[in-house]
Amino acid sequence: MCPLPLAAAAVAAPRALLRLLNRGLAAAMSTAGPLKSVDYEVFGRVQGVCFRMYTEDEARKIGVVGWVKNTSKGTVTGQVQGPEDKVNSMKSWLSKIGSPSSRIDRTNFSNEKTISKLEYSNFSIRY
Ligand SMILES: *[C@@H]1O[C@H](CO)[C@@H](O)[C@H](O)[C@H]1NC(C)=O
Ligand SMILES: *[C@@H]1O[C@H](CO)[C@@H](O)[C@H](O)[C@H]1NC(C)=O
Ligand SMILES: CC(=O)N[C@H]1CO[C@H](CO)[C@@H](O)[C@@H]1O
Repeated sequence: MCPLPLAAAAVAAPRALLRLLNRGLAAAMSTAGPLKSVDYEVFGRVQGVCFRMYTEDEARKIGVVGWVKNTSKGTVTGQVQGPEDKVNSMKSWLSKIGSPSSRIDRTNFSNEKTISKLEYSNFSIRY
């Protein structure tokens, strides 16, 4: 079981409200200058340590959209999109911080590019 991160508990609001908040976030970001998209993969002890849940929580705090999932080879992978500075903050978190009981050995980023609009309305865990 993953202990719910603080902010996740705070947004444990009704689904409709959450959807509204996410739409507002996406709308706000779409007018905030150049947008970036990057794919990531995290290597280390990143499964069975609530990594995806903390990633989702952090992405929502920072204000980026995209997704996260674990892979059959024991890594965590996904995509981050948003204003460049926020994407950079998320890249740093994915490289250096992670969930409290994780151990990040290496994070690789690929397919980094400028995009004209966000392709997601929120940041979500994919199963
Ligand atoms: C988040 O986005 C995914 C697709 O990107 C969508 O399926 C899901 O309904 C969204 N969730 C909310 C709460 O808006
Ligand atoms: C990360 O690197 C591995 C090879 O070490 C590669 O297979 C994978 O596609 C990369 N993932 C991303 C998201 O760049
Ligand atoms: C710890 C955990 O949830 N591992 C799962 C991550 O995803 C792979 C592939 O979908 C599953 O096989 C693991 O059980």
